[in-house]
Amino acid sequence: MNSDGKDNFLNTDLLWQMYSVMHRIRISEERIADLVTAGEIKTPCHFYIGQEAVAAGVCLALQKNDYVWTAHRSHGHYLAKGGNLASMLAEIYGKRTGCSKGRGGSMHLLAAEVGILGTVPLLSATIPLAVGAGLASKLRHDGRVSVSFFGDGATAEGHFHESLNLAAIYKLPVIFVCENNLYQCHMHIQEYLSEGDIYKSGDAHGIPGIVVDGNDVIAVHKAALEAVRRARAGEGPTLLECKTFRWRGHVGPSTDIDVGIRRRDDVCEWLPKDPIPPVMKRLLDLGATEADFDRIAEETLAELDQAVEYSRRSPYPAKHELLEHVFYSGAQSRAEGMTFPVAN
Ligand SMILES: Cc1ncc(C[n+]2csc(CCOP(=O)(O)OP(=O)(O)O)c2C)c(N)n1
Ligand SMILES: [Mg+2]
Repeated sequence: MNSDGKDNFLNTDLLWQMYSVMHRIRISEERIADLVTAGEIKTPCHFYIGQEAVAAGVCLALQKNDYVWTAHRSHGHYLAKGGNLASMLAEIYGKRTGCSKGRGGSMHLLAAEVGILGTVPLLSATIPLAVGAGLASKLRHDGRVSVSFFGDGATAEGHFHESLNLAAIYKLPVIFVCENNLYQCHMHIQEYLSEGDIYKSGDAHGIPGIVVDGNDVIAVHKAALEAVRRARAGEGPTLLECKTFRWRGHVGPSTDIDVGIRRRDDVCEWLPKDPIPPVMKRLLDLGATEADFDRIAEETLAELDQAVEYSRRSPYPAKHELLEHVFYSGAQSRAEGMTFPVAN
């Protein structure tokens, strides 16, 4: 921080990057939601709308070759880390040109070129994978940081606590980022966690636990920069709890307004806390004009339109290719007699 109380990492270029990443995630997610509603996209999608500040704030603190591990709600992380939009769209359409060759759909994204080695919807499954990648980086001295994004629900799983312990013992370059959006599926956090302050789990393992407003992209970024600094300096892992909220339901485009013990009240409370307008206001105060925002919107929409058209035109995997690029060769016998949406 400067002597005048300002954060010295913050500059206009960074604010524009934060805005652009969050805006790109938001309009991509809204388009995908519309395509699900229209019945054109059939793979189950878990929308990230409302949580954009976490992915943007953290990923903008990383290098291209740092690793990001994430789960079922992963579109935002994939885009913030620099994954290709058209490849993600095509994957969600189940097409051969998708980032996982149409095998994975929304919940199994892959972008090794930007450090995303696979997203996995099994709750908490990628937390130990981030620790494993961190151990590999430490042994190789490659300077990479591994970030694990997971939800509040994942912290009720044993993997979470075991991973914190292991990363702490070996002082691994891992950042555990919990996106506490108050819900796991339709259950409020008060219904299933005995300790709602997730950052305190760090204490049990001797890891700094930090809690931030997950809708404040600058606060998230500042905390992530410090966690990255610690990781690269060999000081070990950090647990970062980002308090945020998903606007849509657990899966699919609806708001799930009538599920859970207090979902409706939470939606009303959190919608006005949209993470994007405060960044727009800062930029306007620094001299940005409406035309600047319009230009970004037009460019992003054009990219999105192209990605959708690319996905529509792309072929499904051919039937004879179905068992390629998958691990389990025994799938052959299971696949017999099943029908798939594939080209012949
Ligand atoms: C081991 C396991 N148990 C249960 C599920 C079903 N499941 C999928 S997502 C989810 C809740 C996830 O909640 P949270 O971690 O808070 O993430 P969010 O959906 O809120 O982003 C559950 C229980 C699963 N995928 N894996
Ligand atoms: Mg959650």
